[in-house]
Amino acid sequence: MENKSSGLRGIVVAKKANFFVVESLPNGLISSSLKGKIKTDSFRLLCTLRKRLLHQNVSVLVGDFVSIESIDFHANKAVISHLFPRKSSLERPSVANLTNVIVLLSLQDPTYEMDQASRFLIAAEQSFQQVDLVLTKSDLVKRVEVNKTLGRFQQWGYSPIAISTKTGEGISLLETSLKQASVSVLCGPSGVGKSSLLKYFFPHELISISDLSGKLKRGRNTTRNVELYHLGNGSFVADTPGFNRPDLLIEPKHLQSFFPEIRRQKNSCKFRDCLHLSEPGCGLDLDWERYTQYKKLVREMISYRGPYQVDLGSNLQ
Ligand SMILES: Nc1nc2c(ncn2[C@@H]2O[C@H](COP(=O)(O)OP(=O)(O)OP(=O)(O)O)[C@@H](O)[C@H]2O)c(=O)[nH]1
Ligand SMILES: [Mg+2]
Ligand SMILES: [Zn+2]
Repeated sequence: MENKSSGLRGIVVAKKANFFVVESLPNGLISSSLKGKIKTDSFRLLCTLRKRLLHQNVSVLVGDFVSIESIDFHANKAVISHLFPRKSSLERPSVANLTNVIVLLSLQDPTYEMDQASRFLIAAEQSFQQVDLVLTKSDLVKRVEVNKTLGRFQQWGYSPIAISTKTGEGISLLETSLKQASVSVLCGPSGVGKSSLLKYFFPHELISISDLSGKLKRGRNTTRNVELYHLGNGSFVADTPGFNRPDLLIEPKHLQSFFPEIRRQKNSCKFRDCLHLSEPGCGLDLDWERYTQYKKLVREMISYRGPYQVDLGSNLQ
């Protein structure tokens, strides 16, 4: 059955070479001529880009909402004919229309590092979406250690939860919050257990997981592509490739927006363009753990001469 004139709305769930895997959305019917001809459950099609979009150099990301045409249900193929405007995006991992970023760090194997943890959180904050923190592998460390680390990140302004895919701790709590979100992106260093978490939710899906390598128990960069999984009721979760150190290329004056410790002190400094580097009269309370790192990053960004990552100014409320 081929229907060249009809359109269907879907979400890009994966990119494979020159193809996009698009999942149909409930109520995604754009053209009435398709009514009754398609299955009502969601389904996936392998899609190429319409030539016009190719010529316009349109870049389609996982998470993008698109309309598809020329659907061939026998071959499971179709063509992407339109890209809907993006509501949000993250540069690395590259995902569009995300609503939540979940930073995963492991309590052990590999043990999280503070600088790295902070960089992941700041990079996640650049999406201007809800950022949450999950500490994985709680089965590997003593309870007092887990609680100490939870407390530490609470001081930073987050509400972390500890999980283990081995004991099941914290997973249903996390699942409930993922199901309340539209598109959550799991990100974090390689080997922390992002794919293991998805495998826990989808035991029958083909999801690659590798043992850790070497003495430092580092990950092996197992996941290579961003992929969205449907948790039901329109909630998607993205598995992403782990990497070790997010680059931060942010205008110095914008950095403060990405620190909850500064955000929660709104109005305490009377200067409009203050960088809070102990300027005379700066009213900010500077007694918090990450302040030294904040200062270091601002100085780094001041001396940085290249282009900044995104046009943060237009995103800032
Ligand atoms: N003890 C313990 N090991 C875990 C847990 N979750 C995952 N692992 C192990 O951690 C290793 C790496 O897990 P992955 O799920 O591949 O990690 P990843 O974050 O997807 O890594 P990349 O794809 O490389 O980014 C595997 O050996 C898992 O079995 C956990 O809760 N407890
Ligand atoms: Mg993985
Ligand atoms: Zn100030």
